Amino acid sequence: MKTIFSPDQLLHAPTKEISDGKLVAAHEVPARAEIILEHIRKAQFGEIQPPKEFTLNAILKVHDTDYVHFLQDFWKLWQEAGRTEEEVFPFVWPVHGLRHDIVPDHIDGKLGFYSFDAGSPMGAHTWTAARSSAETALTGADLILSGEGAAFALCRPPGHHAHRRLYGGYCFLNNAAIAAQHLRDQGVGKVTILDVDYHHGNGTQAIFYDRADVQFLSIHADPKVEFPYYLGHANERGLKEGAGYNHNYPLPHGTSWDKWGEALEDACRTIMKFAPDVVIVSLGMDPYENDPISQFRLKTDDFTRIGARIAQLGCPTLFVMEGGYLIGELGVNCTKALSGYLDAE
Ligand code: OKS
Ligand code: ZN
Repeated sequence: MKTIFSPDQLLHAPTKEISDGKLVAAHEVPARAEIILEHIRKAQFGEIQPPKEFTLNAILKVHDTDYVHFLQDFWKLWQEAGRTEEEVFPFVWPVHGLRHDIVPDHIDGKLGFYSFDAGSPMGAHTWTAARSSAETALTGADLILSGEGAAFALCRPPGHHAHRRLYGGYCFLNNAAIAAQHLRDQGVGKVTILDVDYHHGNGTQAIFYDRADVQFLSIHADPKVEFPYYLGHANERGLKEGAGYNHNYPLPHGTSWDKWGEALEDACRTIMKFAPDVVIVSLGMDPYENDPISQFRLKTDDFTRIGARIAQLGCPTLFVMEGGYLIGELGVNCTKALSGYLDAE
């Protein structure tokens, strides 16, 4: 299994974030990708290659043009506003009853218009890193198209919280969604996105909510008590043609393998009924018992089980990295998931 990664993805390097109502040390840091890369190298799964370059077209199939331009231009706008801070946070949002139909000119208005939380700092190189992360996913999709049975897109920054026109949850471009759409555009009939990150993949769900060609399933902490709070309930089943193609498995804090594995089993049976041509796994390591921002109790060996169960689906599989914040165990758990897949193939 090949791994795709670019050092450009390290250029987004926040030092602090607003989380749980206060300013804390950033969790989504370059060291996450570096430790995973180190373990992938040691595990010798196969070649580690940089992403290819892509035009913006593949990104614009998933994200709105004005949003992509905002991400591209935001550092210039920030400086033009006379700001000197290196990490930028929104602080005002067009929620319930405020207007969404006029995009403000001012950078502070734009920041709130295009985000859904204050926890995702942007900096001078965020766009470069996010674009590179998306190209990593796209290159992984191309490997699948060229006949590889599996590939690992070591995406960072992550993507699954990003909507068509919103960033949040450390995510700017929805890497998994961009890869799925690219596969569809290259002639793949049906794509499943299975999201095993601790947090609900609200962006991915929203992007494909009214579509039957991309099935979405997510196993995550119940949004009643966990970020992203406002999406991810079990009764969100899809709309219009997409009705019946969205499946959420919200689980309580403290969930360990017994219940998590049951949800995975149900999800895998649902995937088999859909019979996808390609499976994309939004792979988060944050269900781990010692993750600093999460409250599930998966153990290192449970990640092996996850990989092995996914292998049983018998589909070409693109793994796309999402969350996971316990730097010390991140590399081990990630390679366990991938070796679980490879050994069971
Ligand atoms: C933490 C609030 C911020 C959570 C961001 C979630 C990022 C993530 N109390 N998504 O998958 O890992
Ligand atoms: Zn997560």
